[in-house]
Amino acid sequence: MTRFLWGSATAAYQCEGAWDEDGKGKSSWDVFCHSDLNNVNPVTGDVASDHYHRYEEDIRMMAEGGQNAYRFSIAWSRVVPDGTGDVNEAALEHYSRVVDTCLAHGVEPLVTLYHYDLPQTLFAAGGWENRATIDAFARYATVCFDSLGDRVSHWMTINEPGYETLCSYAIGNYPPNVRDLGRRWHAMYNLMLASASAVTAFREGGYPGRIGLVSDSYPVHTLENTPEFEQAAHFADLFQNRCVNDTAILGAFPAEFMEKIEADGTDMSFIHEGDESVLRSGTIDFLGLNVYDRFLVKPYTTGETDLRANNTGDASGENRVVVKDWFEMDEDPTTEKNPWGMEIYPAAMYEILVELRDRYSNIPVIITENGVGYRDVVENGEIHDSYRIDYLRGFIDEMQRAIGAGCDVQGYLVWSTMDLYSWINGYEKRYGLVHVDFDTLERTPKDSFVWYANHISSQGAQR
Ligand code: BGP
Repeated sequence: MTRFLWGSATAAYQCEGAWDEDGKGKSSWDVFCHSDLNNVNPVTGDVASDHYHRYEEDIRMMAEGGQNAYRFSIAWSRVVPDGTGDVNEAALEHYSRVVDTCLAHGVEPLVTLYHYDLPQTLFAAGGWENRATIDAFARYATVCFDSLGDRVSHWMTINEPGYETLCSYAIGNYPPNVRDLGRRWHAMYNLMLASASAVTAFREGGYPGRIGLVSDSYPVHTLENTPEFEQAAHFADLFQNRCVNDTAILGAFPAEFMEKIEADGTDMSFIHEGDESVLRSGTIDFLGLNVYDRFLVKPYTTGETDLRANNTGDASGENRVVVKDWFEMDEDPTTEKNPWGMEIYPAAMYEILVELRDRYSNIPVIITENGVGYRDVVENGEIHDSYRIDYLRGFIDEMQRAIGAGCDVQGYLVWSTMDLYSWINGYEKRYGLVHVDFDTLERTPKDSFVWYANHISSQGAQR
């Protein structure tokens, strides 16, 4: 029996720092964070957790905590600094060392090829709205497969085509800071083609191992059971989950989804002849699943599409989703939430896993992210994050319930390995099992790190 993967996850821009070292090119996030558009929490990932220099310490700590798997992303702008041109050998050597360090510690490396940080040259040329980015991605993916494919057996093409494009083109808080759903669908369409193209390159290259995509997925709930609420839930499922999951797993966008975005007036000219077969032949081997909460909706009533995210973690921030003619986000005032308004709802894990089992012939799943952000406090050099332990315990129990119900879950990774840059939320919102002092960069395991180590060791070879 292959061992169950117990570990944690990070992403390059959020933790590496070293933003302009060793031949790295600029990414869309480097430029955005240095610009006036970065005005909610005006900080950068220039240093972040300094993982680029401290990866050995971080991986060693993971192993000491009993973790046998580490998901990290490669910064495309390190490997191909301008997105399409010369390959930077220093970057490949760096990631090769990271992989070797994992293996030396008995930690399985799981590599994400793209986690939000696009080389700036490609971004400036239209980013994911430009089809040239698709080919550039497939070529960059092949460079990574060639360099690390002998030692990496789990690859993930793209992190969250859904959430990234929601932020970049609907909420407008990620670069390019657009609020236009039509443009969101265009970018997401090309991201899905890029993922499928990389999957095909992986298969054609005959590399060992498996390849997947990482999807943020949510069980959709309503507070009422009328036909109108059920219809809203159906639309929300298409909007949040199925536009990505059907496409990656079944090889086609759901017809109803495409009809609905066309009915919205979306310019569908981004669809080209031959795309269908690219998607069909690029289906994934496993689904990376990021689980944070459920999605509570109600019927759309009135007004224009309007999406907002609470990035301040206080009363000045607002979470709001109104999608004209689709649905609106609802709120249950009775449930517990973190300061950024994220509901603590552990059963989301069981429910989404069972839904995926039933919809997609029990595709293998790895939980590639699960965790919760809080403003942790250091007391006498210790971090007593009992709220995080409660959250993780609840979600892990629900995952194990789903495994008991026959779901093919093969791994579980906490977000995040150590504290890191929480995108537009800055550094106050901490997710790590390990605390990072962002002044000294000193690492301190939190209570949750110890709890997780004990939980893993209590599982033995079992799940
Ligand atoms: C996921 C991303 C991660 C991470 C996490 C927490 O959507 O893949 O990169 O950031 O969410 O989100 P946030 O940091 O915005 O609170």
